[in-house]
Amino acid sequence: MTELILSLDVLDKTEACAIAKSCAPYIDAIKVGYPLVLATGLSIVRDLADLGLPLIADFKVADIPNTNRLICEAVFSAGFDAVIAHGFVGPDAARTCVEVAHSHGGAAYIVAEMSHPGATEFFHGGVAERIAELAVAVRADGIIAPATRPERIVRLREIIGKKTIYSPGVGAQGGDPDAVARLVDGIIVGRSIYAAEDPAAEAERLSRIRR
Ligand code: FNU
Repeated sequence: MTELILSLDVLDKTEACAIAKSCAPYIDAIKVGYPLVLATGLSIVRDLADLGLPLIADFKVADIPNTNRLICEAVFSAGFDAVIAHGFVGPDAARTCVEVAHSHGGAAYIVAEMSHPGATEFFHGGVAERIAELAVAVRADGIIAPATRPERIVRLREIIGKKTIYSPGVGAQGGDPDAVARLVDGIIVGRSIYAAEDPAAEAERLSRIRR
């Protein structure tokens, strides 16, 4: 069954915890990125951990190997279960994220192609395919691929085989959950859920679509 991952990009700790708690019965993981962590601090990880769901750090780590190592050590020491890293930095830097993740019993996902319109400028023309190959080579647990371009997911799936694909871009960015859910292992959904009048109801609705 395709997972439903809540992207919790709200800025208030109380609101974040309330939304996460109300959606928890319908989701499989929570993705936390810079907006929430910069607004509330890393302690948000402890607050969310009580829900018992995997926590994914969407920090799109993209630095030299040593700095990637320092970042990923901090991520997993804080209690995250997975990290999202960029692949365009090359195999040594991306491999460092994977190695740190695995040394903590966690997972690392490599961004193969982003979901926004401007992403085509640099990711198309063979780059996303090469990053997907890199993700396989460095033994990443999977890739991030765009729900806004299902045909690209199909192409990247050919390269990574059975590895996990998590896909953002559903709803607010225009991606159709029905079209994407059958192609990927998990859809990542932010605004469609957390900005809805009733986030739990929207999460419940999406949790039925993805079956
Ligand atoms: P929503 N995200 C994305 N596209 O949207 N990590 C990518 O290519 C990517 C991401 C994140 O649009 C984005 O930062 F690699 O409100 C946001 O946190 O549903 C979430 O996925 C999408 O949020």
